[in-house]
Amino acid sequence: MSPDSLPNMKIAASTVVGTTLREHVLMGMHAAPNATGEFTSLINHLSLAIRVFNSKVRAAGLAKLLGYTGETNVQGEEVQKLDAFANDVLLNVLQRSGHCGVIGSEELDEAVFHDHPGKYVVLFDPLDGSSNIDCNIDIGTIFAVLRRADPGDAGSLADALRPGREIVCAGYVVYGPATVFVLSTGHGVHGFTLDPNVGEFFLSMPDIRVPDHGKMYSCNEGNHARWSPAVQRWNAWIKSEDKAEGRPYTHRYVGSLVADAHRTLLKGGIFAYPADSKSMTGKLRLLYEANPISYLLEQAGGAATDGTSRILDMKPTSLHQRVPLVIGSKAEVATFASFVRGER
Ligand code: AHM
Ligand code: MG
Repeated sequence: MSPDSLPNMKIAASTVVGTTLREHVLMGMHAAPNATGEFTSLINHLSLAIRVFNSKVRAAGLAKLLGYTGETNVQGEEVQKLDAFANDVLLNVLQRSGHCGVIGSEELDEAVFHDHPGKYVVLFDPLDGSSNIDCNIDIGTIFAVLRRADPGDAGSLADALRPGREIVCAGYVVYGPATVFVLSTGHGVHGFTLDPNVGEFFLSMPDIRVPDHGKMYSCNEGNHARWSPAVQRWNAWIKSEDKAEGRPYTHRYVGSLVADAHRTLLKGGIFAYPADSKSMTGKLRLLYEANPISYLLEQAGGAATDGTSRILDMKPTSLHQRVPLVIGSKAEVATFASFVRGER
């Protein structure tokens, strides 16, 4: 080895082990004067559940977990085996943590309440994009954490039915070519990639920012005939050619919210799942899909609305409420709203 390479070796040695998710959350705790360690412990429990579930996803074909259980969930959809497993793992690990007074899941008809004084409410979609499992396309987990108003009280649904602006932490995991955990505790958005050999998430995308403009639009165009005239006009506009204005945009749609939101977070542009004549109030769920994703988009400098109003200001009325969702770069979301207002 030539002596010239020694300085580089020194640099490499100092960065040979990256920052782990645990360290990242601990650093945040040390910066908070009254931190008790409970939040750090809650995130560590979430991370454990994600890693357990990830190993099952990676072995799903081998473990014969693909396919349907034959049951239907509260949304009237068939529950797949992996959905049920993801739900069980998260529920089990979060209950054991002792930090959750209230837990809500897409896979549970009702919220679960605990007698112990758990400080937090955790709302999650254990397995998002479940229709993509059989095709080996990206799927994910989405969650939001709220602090209970009075942890001394018995937990109630009111603890969960709070506007997204009260979220203290939200995140999602994409089980894609790599397993990526994107998290915000209110101080920007940070992405961690799982090293499967070590079993740890390492910081790989610090301080993610949504670009001010993007070139991609994402929506299920199969719903075109059911959209309002305003949404149809927006869709025609975004596909029409105008070189000076940078159109047409490029179309991307995975059909797993986590994957479509992740791409929108990193590349900008717009993702829209508007209301239509079949899904009159939208398809995506406010508490454990739209709210956490909107929180992350806003934390990264993007925007999230239902087409007219800010998602994070909505007052929820039920656990499984659905909303229209439009997220992305501020400019593209504002343009969508101008179509909805009838200005274009
Ligand atoms: P789910 O798989 O948790 O039920 O989530 C619903 C999914 C989202 O991931 C995705 O954005 C949307 O439904 C896709 O809907 P569609 O198939 O109508 O395009
Ligand atoms: Mg979902």
